[in-house]
Amino acid sequence: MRRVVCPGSFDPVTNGHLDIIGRTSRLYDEVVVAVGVNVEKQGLFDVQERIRMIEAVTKEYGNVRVEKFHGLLVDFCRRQEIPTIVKGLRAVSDFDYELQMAQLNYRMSGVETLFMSTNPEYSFLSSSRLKEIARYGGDVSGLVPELVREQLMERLRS
Ligand code: COD
Repeated sequence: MRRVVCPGSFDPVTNGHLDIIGRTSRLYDEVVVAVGVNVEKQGLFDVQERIRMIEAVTKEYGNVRVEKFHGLLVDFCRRQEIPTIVKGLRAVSDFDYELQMAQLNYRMSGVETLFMSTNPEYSFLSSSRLKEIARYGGDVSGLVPELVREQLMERLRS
């Protein structure tokens, strides 16, 4: 079975993430979306909430499994027997950071990283910018699935 991991924080999942996950799901037998748990960083959504949202919006792909992981991504890959990481690349700024991670991950474990270029429609989109727009009352429709938009608005109201 050709299995691959799409890792991230996904706080929350955006249409940019989903575009990468969906395109990857057409190339592999199984995509494991791995939600990194960072104990030092409190997110807007807790890990279970992020997982539930990703599960709901990737259900239609039929070959996506969502898991959380603590610690190093390459240790998660080893436990799950996943030889390949897929990352989305938006801009040169992503590349600098991602190249270093890819090389370190390969050096530590032999796990390969493949980069998929962003869909130009979402090249400006990140979870942080999304939350900023929503926090100040901007309209985020079209940037996230409707279910995520509703949960985002509800969380920011409370
Ligand atoms: N278009 C295309 N791709 C996108 C878009 C978009 N609009 N938005 C985000 N992406 C891509 C990102 O480039 C990234 O590849 C992925 O989606 C996830 O993005 P985020 O922002 O949700 O997640 P990050 O980048 O904060 O997640 C980082 C990880 C948790 C994957 C990383 O920190 C990690 O692997 N941590 C574990 C510790 C570890 O192993 N460190 C490595 C030591 S070398």
